Amino acid sequence: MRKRLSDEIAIKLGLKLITSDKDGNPKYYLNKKKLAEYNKLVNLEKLSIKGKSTLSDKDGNLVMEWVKTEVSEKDKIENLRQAIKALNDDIIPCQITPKPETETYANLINQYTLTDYHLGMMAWGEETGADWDIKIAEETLIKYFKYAIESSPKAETAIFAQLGDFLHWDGMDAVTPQNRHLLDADTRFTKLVRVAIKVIRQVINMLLQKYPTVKLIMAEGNHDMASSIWLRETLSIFYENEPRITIDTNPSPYYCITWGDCCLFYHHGHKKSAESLDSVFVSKFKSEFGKSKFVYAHTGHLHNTKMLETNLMIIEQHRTLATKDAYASRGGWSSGRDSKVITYHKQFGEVDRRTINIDAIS
Ligand SMILES: [Mn+2]
Repeated sequence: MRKRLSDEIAIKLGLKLITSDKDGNPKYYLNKKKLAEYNKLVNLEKLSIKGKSTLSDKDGNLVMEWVKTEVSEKDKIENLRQAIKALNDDIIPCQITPKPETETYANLINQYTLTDYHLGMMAWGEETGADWDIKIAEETLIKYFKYAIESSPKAETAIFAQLGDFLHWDGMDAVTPQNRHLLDADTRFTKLVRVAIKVIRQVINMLLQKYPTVKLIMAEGNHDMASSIWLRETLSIFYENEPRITIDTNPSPYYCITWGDCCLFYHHGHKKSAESLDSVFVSKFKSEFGKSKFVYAHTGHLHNTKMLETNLMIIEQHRTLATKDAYASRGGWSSGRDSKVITYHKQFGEVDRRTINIDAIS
């Protein structure tokens, strides 16, 4: 068999060196024995040697030797480092968006609340009441943000609070990650990933044109447990040179933003329900909670509205803008579709909210 070999490998195999041809390393003929030696050599070079056993004759001459190898932690870390390097190499950081020159109210922060968007879900209107696919979802999201940004106060900062299940499915199979329930999907995962990154970048750019600073929450949901990770990490690298945006890359599914005397909490709702969230947030963010006068928590997951006030905070469960899939429609869940922009004041807590119904942007 003929193989292209570097000079170094050819020397190790005891072959007579051939001058390199124009295509790079020259080809050598390897008989069965040399091929076995080559395979051993290449594999050994890829692996770490963890020990050797030898068999000697009665005069102490080496008769046989076994080399024990393994993929060491060092090799694994090196592989991982190479993978991360390759990922980062491909991302060209964004161009800096010019800071808006219009005056803003320094005490205000606008929270754009988006949950359970289920990008990539397929719903057939005749069956579910409204169509949904990647194209509709992409266009609807841009329309929503255009409308919502124009109609909300000129606050100093925006929060893009994406509360999880932004992607409908999470890998090569269109199933829920934990229970592997089959999902209605449109259609290829690569396409979904591409649109997800593109549309979020578009929304961020729209926000940066109105607000001096933008905070991004990309929460984990039960449909996108892994995808929410690469979404956060990829965006944080893409925007690393943009000083006006902060991205929460905390891997825990509980998130916190403080604004003056306000403390804002976020969690998808797949791990803890609205009723049991308050003590979890306080235990995880004791210091932020302790310094705040106004405390609000936001959650999604169940697609319907619920608001409750405990001794510790106000907890709000949000609707979604997405339509129902066949599973929800046939199961009889019929909650409405909207998304809220909530404005918080550094000293007075919530001061304004706009509810944007799907009918306003369809
Ligand atoms: Mn969910």
